[in-house]
Amino acid sequence: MPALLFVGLLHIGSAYAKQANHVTAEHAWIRLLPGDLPAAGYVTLQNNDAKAATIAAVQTNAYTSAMIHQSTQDADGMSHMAMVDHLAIPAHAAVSLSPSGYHLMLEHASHPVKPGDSVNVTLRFADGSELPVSFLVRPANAVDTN
Ligand SMILES: [Cu+2]
Repeated sequence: MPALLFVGLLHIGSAYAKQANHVTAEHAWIRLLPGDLPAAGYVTLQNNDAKAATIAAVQTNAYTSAMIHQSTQDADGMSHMAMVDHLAIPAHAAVSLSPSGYHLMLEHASHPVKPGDSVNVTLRFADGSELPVSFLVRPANAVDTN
């Protein structure tokens, strides 16, 4: 059924994606670093659905690159960051993006960003739904209050 397939593809590319109703975001903030160093985004995501919600992409107009990273520590205390393609929030559970674990890595601000600003970031889920989240920009020495 080629016609149906075509409609399906159009839907995936639609700018009018449905809102992700089952996921809520709290304590969304960005730690700003000096110069063109990447900024880190932190947020607590709660999934109120009976099935897992998987973040498949992150998008913002404020930075030219937005990714999900995971920080891990070696046995010798060295910390590393790796890019994560998909981040699943289990059913009826919360996942925190926090300084010791997952975070959004935001690189190359497309306009000057300063503490006190809000940066809008859209989380896109694997089912095509989207969650727009407003992140409060805080200075480099901000304390994690999640
Ligand atoms: Cu990172």
